[in-house]
Amino acid sequence: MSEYDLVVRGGNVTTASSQSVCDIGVKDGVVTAIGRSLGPGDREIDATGLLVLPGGVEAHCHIEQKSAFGLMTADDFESATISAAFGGNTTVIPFAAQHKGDSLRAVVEDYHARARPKAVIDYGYHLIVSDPTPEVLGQELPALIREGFTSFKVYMTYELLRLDDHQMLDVLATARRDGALVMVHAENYDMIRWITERLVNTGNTAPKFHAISHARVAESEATHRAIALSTLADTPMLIVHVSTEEGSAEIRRAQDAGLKIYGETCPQYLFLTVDDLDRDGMEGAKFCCSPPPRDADAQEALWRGIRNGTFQIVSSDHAPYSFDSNGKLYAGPNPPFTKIANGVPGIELRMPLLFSEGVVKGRIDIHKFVELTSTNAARLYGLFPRKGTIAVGTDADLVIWDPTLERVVRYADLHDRAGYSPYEGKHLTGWPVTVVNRGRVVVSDGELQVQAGSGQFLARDTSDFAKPLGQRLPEVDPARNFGADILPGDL
Ligand code: DUC
Ligand code: ZN
Ligand code: ZN
Repeated sequence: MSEYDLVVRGGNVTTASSQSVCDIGVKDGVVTAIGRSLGPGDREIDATGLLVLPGGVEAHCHIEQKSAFGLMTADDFESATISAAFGGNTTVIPFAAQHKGDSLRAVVEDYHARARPKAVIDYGYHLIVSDPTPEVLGQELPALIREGFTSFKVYMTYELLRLDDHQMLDVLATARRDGALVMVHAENYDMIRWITERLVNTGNTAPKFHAISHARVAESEATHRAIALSTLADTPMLIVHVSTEEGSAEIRRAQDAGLKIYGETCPQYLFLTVDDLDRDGMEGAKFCCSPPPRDADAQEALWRGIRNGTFQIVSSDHAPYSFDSNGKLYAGPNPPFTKIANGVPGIELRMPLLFSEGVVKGRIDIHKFVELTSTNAARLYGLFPRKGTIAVGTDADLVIWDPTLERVVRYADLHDRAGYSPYEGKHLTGWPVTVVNRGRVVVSDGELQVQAGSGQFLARDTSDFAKPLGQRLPEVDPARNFGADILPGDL
């Protein structure tokens, strides 16, 4: 028997902070050696001339999730995790979504039952908290956080999901006390509603008006307010799917003040624009997501935010709805923008898009790419160092990447079930060729190599990113009046 189950030989092994041409030895799913001329493995992969990167950690995606209206995403855990794997990911963290009246515990059991027989790579869940009753905040949520659901998302908009500021503070206090990271969908509900009413009343209902209804200031105002709530509660926060320069500036200001505020953006804000929503007929519906894609200036601002560290992660926000009556067009073939399912597919292209447009075009270096697609998600969400890097002792989650392979995006080559790609026809350079999760070769030679259900559930730790500052910063809270002893988490 060989010393290793698997040896990946001669690749350019690159993490967020290091790079060297060497071999990786894997035993029992774990990296056990990194060096030159390692002994033989039962299986060998020649990675000469290729990059070997930590497997992607896709930390914002909606899989087999029912919307508040009862609409199901096109992907289940099998198709979504297969698609993720073909895109270079070895871990996904989708959402287990509570709707009003649901027990959080029952929601998690439900998602477990869906994922367990189907996932082909490792997975955890963030919770979505839409009904923060005393029972949920006092008992269910703390117990689930202890069991490894150490992050959850809340919404400031959407009629059936949104929390008011008072509820947000209750939720933040719970997160602070029990050690969870709060993810916030920051858009001002009433601004969107007010503009929407006027658009609809004047007959302006084409898909492009979706973008107009989600004004940029609706994002920046809600981001500012969310940060203020986080400051009062002394609870770290991640603002998800940021689409605007103004939203980015709010996050930057908070970070400059020393607050633990983190930012995420997504490919749709870097590579799509509002013009895509104005395509012929209902085509624009394929690009309707919230917040919506903006313009070229916003894209440049987001790239700046990526480079200067405002954004820690780039996630897909994969929310696949088929372009038919089961998905985008659930309200008929020509719905007003208010009745188009929100979301775009993109789990398989997140890494190739960011590599091609980011690394190949010189906007970011390869270490930043690894940080944005893997390391920082693992760190934020309590999986590091098991996931998110390559070192002796880490899970053998590797993506072998051909940095020169050129391909044109064709939906027919992808593995999700949305039925279309917003990036159809785009020329991309740099694609994953082999994907390894806990030492198992999941994808090679363009084929899936594992069975449904072979992915593992990941109970996650509380990360340092989610720990409160535990002090009041004079520049952000001049009153400094409460003192740490009566911070909400201690009440
Ligand atoms: N917006 C969300 O908040 N979630 C999923 C998709 C979308 O467009
Ligand atoms: Zn959202
Ligand atoms: Zn989302």
